[in-house]
Amino acid sequence: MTKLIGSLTSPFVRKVRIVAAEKHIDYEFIIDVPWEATTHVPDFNPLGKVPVWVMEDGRAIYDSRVIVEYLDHISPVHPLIPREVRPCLAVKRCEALADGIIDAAALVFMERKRPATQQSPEWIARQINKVNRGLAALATDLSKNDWCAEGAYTLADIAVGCALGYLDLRYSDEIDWRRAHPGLSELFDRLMERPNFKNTVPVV
Ligand SMILES: N[C@@H](CCC(=O)N[C@@H](CS)C(=O)NCC(=O)O)C(=O)O
Repeated sequence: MTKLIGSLTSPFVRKVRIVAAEKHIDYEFIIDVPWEATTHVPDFNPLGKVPVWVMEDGRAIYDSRVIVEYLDHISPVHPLIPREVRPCLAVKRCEALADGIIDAAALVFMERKRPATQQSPEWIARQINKVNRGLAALATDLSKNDWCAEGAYTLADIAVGCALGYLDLRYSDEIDWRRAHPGLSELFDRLMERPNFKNTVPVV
């Protein structure tokens, strides 16, 4: 059986779990935290990052963007990435923005785990600026629409929902994205009504 290797807190793993569920694709979920000394993730992904998707023949694919594209391709159920080039670009650009917000936020989270004297406030500020600019761009693109791209629920919404969920997990006291961007707040509420979002809320 195919396997998904990942942690319960990773927003990138969550994105893959939601896509697989929407596409009705079965897999075995192997929980592995790449930060732990006992991790086997580097055996599958030399970058030592999750998610990793292990196919029937044992071949491993990564990263999350490659995996979700593959999953959308192999199952005709509920297409999440448009086939036409322009709509496809809109969805993938939105995914890139959402993933970039997570990358920047995760860098800050890790920087703050270092001893206080080794932390760089400039570096942290630079990353937080990326998060805030990214959120503002997502809100502008969303405008008054119900969904992030192409007037329908797509991979773009899944990626954005996972990014917002990650900010709630790690920055609920610091980044009040709901107040700054009511449109994103409404989108998130709409997404959280979906069982696949509810069932994958990060667990610490
Ligand atoms: N671009 C990658 C990012 C994956 C990523 O950063 N995963 C984190 C968990 S959220 C990780 O495994 N970090 C371990 C490390 O950086 O060593 C993707 O989309 O899958």
